[in-house]
Amino acid sequence: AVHTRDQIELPPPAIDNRLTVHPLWPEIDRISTEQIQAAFEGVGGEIGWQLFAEEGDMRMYRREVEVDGMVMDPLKAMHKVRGVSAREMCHYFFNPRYRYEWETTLEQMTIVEEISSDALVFHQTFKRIWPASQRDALFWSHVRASSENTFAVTNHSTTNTEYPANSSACIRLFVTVCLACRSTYPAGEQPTRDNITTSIAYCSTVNPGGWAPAGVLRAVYKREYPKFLKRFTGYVVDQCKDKPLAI
Ligand code: 16C
Repeated sequence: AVHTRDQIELPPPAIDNRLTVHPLWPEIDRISTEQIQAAFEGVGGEIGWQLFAEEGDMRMYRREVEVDGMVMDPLKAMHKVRGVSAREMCHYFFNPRYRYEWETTLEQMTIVEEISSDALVFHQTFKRIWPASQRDALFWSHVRASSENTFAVTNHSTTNTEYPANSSACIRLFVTVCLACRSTYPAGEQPTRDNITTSIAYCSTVNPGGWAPAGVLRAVYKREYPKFLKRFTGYVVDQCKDKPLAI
């Protein structure tokens, strides 16, 4: 069932019952829990994390990891954004309605399965990086409220017999991404657009799935990850500015 949907609203405060009866639920729950926990662990002083981009409150770190000559560098980014909530940030990241407006690496997105209000399966093709072959990905995406004022979206590769890997011109890549967001506002005050700040931790590991030149790949992600995080957060601030704050 492939269809667009525009009825998905803000991330629900609790897990949707339809998700907990789905065959993917044990995996979605386990990986989301692990990713959210890891996202909030700092990088300060930890061995191996190298800062590669810094701008305002945004900091991006990577660890150089190669497996059989293929670059699989894990990335971790921290940012602080004023005037929007964690729930709003995750809403715009999860909801496919907005994706083409902020996702610049995307060529085409298809909704493969609508599991529940808080879980979807996507097929995406990406822009080609010369001289490598074009890539696609098939992944589930799950948004959840975790602790107080904290929401997160986890994306993780999966399989589907209707979308077999490497059957077209595309090479299938594998991705694990987590966008974890926590809002704060002064104690004793009501949260408003003027006093709310959201801390973001974005973690990503992409396995290119097949040969791609290491130098080109590192050059591309050093440019594309900062571009993504600035553009995405700017987009959310812009979308929210004339709307009531959603906590
Ligand atoms: O997390 C992000 N987006 C989500 C919604 O789309 C979702 C997507 C994850 C896919 C991440 C892999 C992207 C690979 C793109 C390859 C083509 C880039 C072409 C750009 C040139 C104009 O979770 C935001 C994702 C931000 C991605 C930044 C770019 C990362 C590049 C990593 C290296 C990919 C290896 C490709 C081998 C040829």
